[in-house]
Amino acid sequence: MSNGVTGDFSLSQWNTPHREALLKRLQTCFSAEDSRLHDACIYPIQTGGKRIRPLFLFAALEALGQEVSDDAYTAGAAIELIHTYSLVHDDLPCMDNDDLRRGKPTVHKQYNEGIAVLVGDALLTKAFEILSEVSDHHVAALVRLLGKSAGSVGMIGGQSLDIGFEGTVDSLERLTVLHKRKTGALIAVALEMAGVLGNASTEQATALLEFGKHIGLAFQLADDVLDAEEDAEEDGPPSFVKLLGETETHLAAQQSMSDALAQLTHLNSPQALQALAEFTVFRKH
Ligand code: GRG
Repeated sequence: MSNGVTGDFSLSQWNTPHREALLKRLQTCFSAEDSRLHDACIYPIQTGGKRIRPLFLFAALEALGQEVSDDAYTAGAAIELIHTYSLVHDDLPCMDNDDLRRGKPTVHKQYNEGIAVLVGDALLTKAFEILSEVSDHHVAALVRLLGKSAGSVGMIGGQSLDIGFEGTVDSLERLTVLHKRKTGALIAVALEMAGVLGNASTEQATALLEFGKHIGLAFQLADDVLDAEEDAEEDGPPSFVKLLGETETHLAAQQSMSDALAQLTHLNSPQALQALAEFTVFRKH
């Protein structure tokens, strides 16, 4: 994440210490016992990624005037574990059947299919184990929010739509519902969890959630533009670019970003949130 300078604010300078602290927290998840399974669990965590969901949580806490505490790193790590498990399972032959992720062999290619299923399961269950260790008195609310966003009315519900289990997705309306669940829910919950951890007022919590919903959609619209060539194949997934064309899809992403940014007036220090929102739409990967 090298670009993203908004005024005097440098996103790359801001996010480096947060990414390091997050990685440390993630590594401790599978360090208690040496085993081949734990090595396999660490593998998709170490291969990097943008970490955009936890970064949204940290930026939202700062927007509320709060420090990013150990509890916040744990909550961010829980979200990243869910995200990582979804990628491991999505890459499996029974889903997208991908050999490479972030330029490296996918988990089932590096190990085998059975281990990739177990790694995903272990990451998913670890997410809730560590989240339950948060010392904040709102821990039950955090667990409930994350469970709901990752489950059948959130990310998994979106994936079920994506693989055609609820019928063909051939309209803008249905594609938007699909992506609000599949991609949007886990991004929006990062903002919502920040509101809980940061003791946001009702007005601030609503602004964060609305920001999260708009930027979640913007993320997917931008992603569809980045993946336009790959998705164009006959057996490729439904995409906004197929329905709207590339230019309109990018304009829609910018509109969703503007809708998100409009929520920031309710927050005291929104620089990092603003820079992350702009990165989301104008990123190159
Ligand atoms: C549990 C099988 C299963 C699926 C759940 C989220 C999901 C549904 C599948 C992941 C695959 C996918 C391409 C989802 C669309 C959202 C998306 C663009 C994910 C990639 O997220 P980034 O760009 O990834 O944040 P990095 O590599 O930066 O971590």
